[in-house]
Amino acid sequence: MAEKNRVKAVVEALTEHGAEVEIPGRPGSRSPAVGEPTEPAGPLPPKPDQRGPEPRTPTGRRDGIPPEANGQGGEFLTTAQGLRVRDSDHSLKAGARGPVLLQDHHLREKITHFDHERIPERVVHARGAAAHGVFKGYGTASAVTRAAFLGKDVETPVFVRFSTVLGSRGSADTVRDTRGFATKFYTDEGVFDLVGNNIPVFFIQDAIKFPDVIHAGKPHPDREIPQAQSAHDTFWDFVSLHTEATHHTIWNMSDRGIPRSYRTMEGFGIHTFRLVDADGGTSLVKWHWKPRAGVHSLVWEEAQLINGMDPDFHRRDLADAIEAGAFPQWELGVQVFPDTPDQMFEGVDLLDPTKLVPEELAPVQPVGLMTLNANPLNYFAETEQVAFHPGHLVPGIDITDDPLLTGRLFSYLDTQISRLGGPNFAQLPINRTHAPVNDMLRDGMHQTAVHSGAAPYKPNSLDGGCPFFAGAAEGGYTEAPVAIPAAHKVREAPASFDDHFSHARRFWLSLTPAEREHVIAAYTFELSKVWEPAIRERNLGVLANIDPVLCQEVAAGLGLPAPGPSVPLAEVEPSPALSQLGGEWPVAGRVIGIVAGPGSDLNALRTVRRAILDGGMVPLVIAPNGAPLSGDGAEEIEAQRTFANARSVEFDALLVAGAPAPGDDAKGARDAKAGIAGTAVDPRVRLMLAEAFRHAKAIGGWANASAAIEAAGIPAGSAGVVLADEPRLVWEQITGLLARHRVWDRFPAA
Ligand code: HDE
Repeated sequence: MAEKNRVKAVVEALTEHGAEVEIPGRPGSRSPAVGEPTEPAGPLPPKPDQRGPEPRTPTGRRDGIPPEANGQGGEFLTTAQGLRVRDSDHSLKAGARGPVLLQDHHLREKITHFDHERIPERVVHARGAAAHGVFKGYGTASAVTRAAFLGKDVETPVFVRFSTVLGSRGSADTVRDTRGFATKFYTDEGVFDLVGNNIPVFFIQDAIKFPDVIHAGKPHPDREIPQAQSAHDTFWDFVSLHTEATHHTIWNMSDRGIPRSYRTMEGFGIHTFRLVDADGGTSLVKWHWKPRAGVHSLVWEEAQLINGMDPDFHRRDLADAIEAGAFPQWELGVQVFPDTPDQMFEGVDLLDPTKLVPEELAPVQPVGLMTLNANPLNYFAETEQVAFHPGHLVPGIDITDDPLLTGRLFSYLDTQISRLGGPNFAQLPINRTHAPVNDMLRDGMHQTAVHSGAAPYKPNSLDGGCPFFAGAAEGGYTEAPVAIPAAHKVREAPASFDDHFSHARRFWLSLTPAEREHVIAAYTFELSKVWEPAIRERNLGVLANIDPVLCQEVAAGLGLPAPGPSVPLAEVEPSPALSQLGGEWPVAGRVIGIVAGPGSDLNALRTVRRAILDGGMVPLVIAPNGAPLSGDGAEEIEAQRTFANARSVEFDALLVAGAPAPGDDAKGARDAKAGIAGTAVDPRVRLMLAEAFRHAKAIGGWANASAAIEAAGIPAGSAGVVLADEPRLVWEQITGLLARHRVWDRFPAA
């Protein structure tokens, strides 16, 4: 506060003609006295109103923030001018039954502000969810970049926004789509934005095609349907005519198009970037985010059901995990390639964003760890108003000539001007850099800075020559002086961009049989929604160029003949790293449903609940109705769900709390019969179990739970169904199954 007041004093003093004052933090300096050239004084301190967001506690609450900063000071309701309001329920009228008076300022202000509460949603990536966190550098990148935030143990605040691409702001979360993964690093050297996706390649090679691919994917222009999905004619028309989209499309049709959670997605910078080391040496890199929780997906039927059950599934999952202290983490890594004149690596053109370099050829080297530890305080102020830009770079990170990237460098600044209402969006709290700002940008809509000085231009003498240019030693950004080969102006792509199928084929060959089965089902589903027969057939022609089995299976599903390939099938080595299966992953944050009834063994239920919590997971008890479970004389157990509002898709595993063997007395026999695992199983429980089984989730139960599992039509001895008398043993095995995410044996092999 003292600093703020000192800076304020300087600002006031500067407005007085001829005043000379010392600049805070710069002993001996003299402010520019208007009309009188003075000695240069070095860069000014940060503008008082351009500090970054205050530090937060892990739950997202900001401690010690002055209430005025949130627009909420004092205990009384006021107008925007601070006038205390006596009544906000009745307009000012000429008599209780008379006309409303126009002179009611509070009424006009309230309604006018409301009328303007909406801003344009993002043209793409409109639907999103975000979180604050911190990035800690390992120091391993220092050999290839001078970027200070990647230094050893350097901690940098971050804000990450995840999104779907096609849907409107209110669309459902678990649609089949690419996901955005945009990270703002508030580094000491300025903001660095890594604006990536969860799929490592893109539909197009040149930014000029972006309006085309998005117009094709968005709802049809006449009726504005379908919302947030690619299963319609215009999308499949475009991707079958513009076959450079083939690689991205097969990723969308794979499990990557329906992530289990934002927490279980990889992130990719897609384009090749250029890193610059302390001596000016350069290398080419691709950025990767690797989730500590593993890469996991939904299955398609589950995703569709969730869209109805809980359209906010991903948004809720992220916020709940952070609130519960299960902070999501990702390692940032780089694939590093030599900066050769041809910018090729092992036959892959590094400037072609529809191609990837297999990790087996260029391993991802970890350079730091990101932890998301705080939810936004206000969705609009932070998640909606955050403005990313791939051109927000820091010293040590530079761009390449990828023609998709170049177009993006134009688009993101341009789009914020219409979305956020003018050129001053960098002053919004969520977009403010944590580095000092002295930018000479002036005025414009929504200007909130009160700039001092008389000379917002360079060179000047009136402001003492301030601000100054920074050389490399002072952190000035220097573009890598790379050679540009002599060329002619052309509208052309290089010949290396012509291969549209070999990478899609490598992806297909790298998947396990269960994953391939999902790809076949996804293409079959989407193409069966295409109305025009010619578009369906044309897409089979594209699939034939990826793989004959894929083409034949999808053709069979559509009831169409399978065409042969129109280009020779590429000979490629599979890349096992592209498959999501095979590993074991941490299970913290998983949601476990426990079906219980009045006869359930409550003691066993308590033990398992405790074990789930101890494992960092979330137990949700599902009871016949909202009443707590009681009856054994010990503490009651609250039910978080009822048979009426629970559906299997909420849970990663489902347990049935069986009833103990009937005692000799009549009560024991009654309890066992009334228990949820008794023979008269509620149809809603049967549905839950059958769905969980179909979606390859782990299922467990103890005591007489087998009755419920049989009633759901689940064959005895099925893979991933754990029944035992001892609840602890059941839970241990279920934990092992969860670590592999799903019971993969239950899917038919392609
Ligand atoms: Fe974007 N993209 N994009 N994009 N993009 C936007 O910027 C654009 C591309 C990505 O959470 C827009 O602020 C063009 C690739 C993410 O706020 C817009 C091209 C990748 C987000 C825009 C691309 C992305 C956006 C809309 C082709 C992955 C959401 C609102 C040259 C590497 C950021 C906005 C957030 C958002 C343009 C292609 C990722 C219109 C012209 C490739 C994650 O400027």
